[in-house]
Amino acid sequence: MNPTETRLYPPSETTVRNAHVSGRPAYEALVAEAEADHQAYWGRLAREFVSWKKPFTRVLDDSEAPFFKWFADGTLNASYNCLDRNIERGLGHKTAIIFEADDGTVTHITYAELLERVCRTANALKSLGLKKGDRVVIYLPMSIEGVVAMQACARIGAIHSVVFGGFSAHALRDRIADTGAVLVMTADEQMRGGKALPLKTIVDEALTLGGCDSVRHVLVARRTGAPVPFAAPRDLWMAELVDAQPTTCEPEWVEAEHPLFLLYTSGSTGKPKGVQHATGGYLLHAALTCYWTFDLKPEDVFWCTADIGWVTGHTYIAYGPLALGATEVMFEGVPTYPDAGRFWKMIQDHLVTVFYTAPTAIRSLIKAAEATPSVHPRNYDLSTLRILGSVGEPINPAAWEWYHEHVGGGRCPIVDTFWQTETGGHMITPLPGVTTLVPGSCTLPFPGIAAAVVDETGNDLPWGQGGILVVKKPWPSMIRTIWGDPQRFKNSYYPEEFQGRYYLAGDGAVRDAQTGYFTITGRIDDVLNVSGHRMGTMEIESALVACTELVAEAAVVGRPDETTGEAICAFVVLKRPRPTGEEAQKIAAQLRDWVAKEIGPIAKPKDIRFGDNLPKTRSGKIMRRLLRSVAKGEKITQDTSTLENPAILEQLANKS
Ligand code: 6R9
Repeated sequence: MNPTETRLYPPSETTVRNAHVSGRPAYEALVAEAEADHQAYWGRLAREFVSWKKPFTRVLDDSEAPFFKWFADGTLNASYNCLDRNIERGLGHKTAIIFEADDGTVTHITYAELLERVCRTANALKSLGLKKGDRVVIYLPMSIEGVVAMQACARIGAIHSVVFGGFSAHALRDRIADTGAVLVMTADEQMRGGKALPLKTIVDEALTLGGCDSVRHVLVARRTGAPVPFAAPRDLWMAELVDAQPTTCEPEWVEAEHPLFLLYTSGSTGKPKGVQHATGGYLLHAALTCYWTFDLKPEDVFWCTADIGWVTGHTYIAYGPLALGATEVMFEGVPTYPDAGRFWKMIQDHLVTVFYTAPTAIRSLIKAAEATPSVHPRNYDLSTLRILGSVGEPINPAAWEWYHEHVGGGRCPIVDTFWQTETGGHMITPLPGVTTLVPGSCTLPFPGIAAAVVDETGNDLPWGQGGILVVKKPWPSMIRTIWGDPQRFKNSYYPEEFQGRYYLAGDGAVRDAQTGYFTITGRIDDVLNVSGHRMGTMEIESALVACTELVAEAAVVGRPDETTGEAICAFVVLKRPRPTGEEAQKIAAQLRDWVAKEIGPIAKPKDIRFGDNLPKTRSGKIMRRLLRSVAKGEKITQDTSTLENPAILEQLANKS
């Protein structure tokens, strides 16, 4: 990425005229309103975008900072806001979700039908004794059921924790155990790229690994109909239980701070963190960002390609678009099946107007289109598109340009949205009717978000100078705590170095000297971003050393990768002599499978290199900066004087 990128893309006059936030002065006015009175600003928006059962009287309670509370004496229900409210506004017959299955089968569900399914499911959960505050782990495929399950939890005040269907039994067990879930919702299998992959058997395995005694029931949806082990009375078929339920269910009115969900994400230590979000503030930002960043209008067809197992699928599938009464597309499969034209065909078939995806997907589809011209987007009618979005990792200018030209026909603004699991929704992003775009820059803060670039001690840096990205004021959709570990929340996000004043994002950033536009320069902690998925290096290291039979020691670093952004590179010391040639390859394959089993296939190291040792300081610390250079194939120019065993670098430079 080039921070001095100069090509500029101003919004067209029509885009400006029709946008919810219309023109730079309108943006500046919102920023000024927030600066003048941060609380009054967020209070106004919370009244406009969220329906409250009991209105709040106080916007922000910072008496226990950094454990901020927003709208705390108000009550609401997220599912009421996403469903009933739209029906009351006359949208009952409007399509809420257009679901396209892996095999191309399309299902439309209206708001009225969705509400009915959510109510039945909510009643089913109640019939199992679930109540407000109970945790439910959702391990379902990308499906209407997935959204229904989330909304049903919200309806009764149960706290959902969705686990991505690509995570292994071990990772699932860890999440079930940490949440203390009483219920797991899953399916027999999931379909991806024409292949059936297990879900229920993985749940069974997770539950036998120990630590899951809290689980009373497993609700199983049918997806493929494959025979799966079934242990009544613990296991129940979703359809049997749900279909027998009444079609209405009074929402549980919860306090604004009541946790809506927990979502696990990687941090710089081994154990994933259960990021806790609150109902009121989260819902506000989900709706507001859909309204301003995606400019969603009643006639739009929105498609976010993320999985509901990630935060993007939470905010921009399960909650935000529904809170605005929008029509959205949901896709079960993968972008390359049956061919790499699938996304473009789906945009054409469903008349998608706003499309939101990840740079990794774009880069892989560029490659595919270059190799196979028939899957190039030019072969499809993409004329309905009006806004494109990008999320999850920096988008390199070349991919941006291609996306803009070949997908957006040169006419659609690209909103490069920077945010995190912890932030709940967009933090730094262009607004389509406001921002002159610069490829590779996420441009300016969302109005009301006090983003800044500071040095190690928390002092502001001038534009042009790279530093640490912080947020200086709390905002409604921010993480509330780490489930069960408030101290870790404080240490990770409000560290002592900044006297606990600022939220630390964990990313580096630089602001352009002229425009003040932000460019994200990447994580400043030990977190990797592989295909837009966050992976902790320590998490992968722990998984590797857990293979006690083989592995003595392991260090994991990232290296740049053309398609996936970053690739995982593992340096391993075995308990046996260092293998070479075919043997090394065999063991590397074995270790990759091991990591897939411990965490999931997304955590498999791309490179595995074996050494007799790892480069260490005399005090025994692994020198990761050297390993990063080795992984990149760089010549070591850094100071190696503190290195105890310099010869090791040579050895590690050889791939297996
Ligand atoms: C939404 C999401 C968060 C990390 C974040 C940063 C990277 C996300 C980005 C971006 C550059 C963007 N990131 N969006 N980097 N430009 N537009 O991805 O959440 O999975 O928690 O990842 O992703 O490094 O800190 P999450």
